[in-house]
Amino acid sequence: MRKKAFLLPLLLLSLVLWVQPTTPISAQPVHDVAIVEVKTFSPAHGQLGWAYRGPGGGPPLTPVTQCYETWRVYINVTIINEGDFAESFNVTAYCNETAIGMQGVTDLAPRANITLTFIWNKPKYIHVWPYPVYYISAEASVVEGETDTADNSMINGSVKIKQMGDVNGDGRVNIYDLTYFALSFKKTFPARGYNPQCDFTGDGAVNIYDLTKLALYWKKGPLDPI
Ligand SMILES: [Ca+2]
Ligand SMILES: [Ca+2]
Repeated sequence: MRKKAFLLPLLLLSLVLWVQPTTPISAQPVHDVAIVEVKTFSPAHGQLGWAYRGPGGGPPLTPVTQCYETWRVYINVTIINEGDFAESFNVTAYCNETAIGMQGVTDLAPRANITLTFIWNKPKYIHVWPYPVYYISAEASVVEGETDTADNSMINGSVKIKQMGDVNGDGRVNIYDLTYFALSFKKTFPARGYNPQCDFTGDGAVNIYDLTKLALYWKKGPLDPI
């Protein structure tokens, strides 16, 4: 009787051991860097300040999708090391096919990420309609032994450079733009109602200097002589 009582747990243990999955073959370590974000932003009207307020301290960094030639536009590129080795590589930011700049990253640890900031020296505003659109992208150089290279580049989207005064971007400076302007007049970042699209000079305030620009382009479209 005592012998049988001992046998049952032994049988159960054998069964558990038998159904245990075999240990998977461990994955080979890889070299793999990836660009996870490319974002345009403009510190000229406060977005950088928002970002630096810290977690929960304000709205996220607002991407710039349309701007005036006066604005300073920066590009943040975030790269993550998805591989198993520390990696050193170069990151290049582009406006269409033209390189904006290149920065080197040294010994980025596995699973770590880094954000690089590039200054976009924007092309001069050109008088065409529709407004010129520029595509911003970034590329990380392929590291030795890397096979997953599809994620080494990323396109951010596009940035339109508008004529000053055209708040709503419809190609004409008129009463609609003036209405937006009036609502934002005398507002300074980060006051409620400050509309960066009314800040033609890109200095963080909608004031008389911006009104002067609006007056200069009043009733004009991008193809009209100024
Ligand atoms: Ca307009
Ligand atoms: Ca201004």
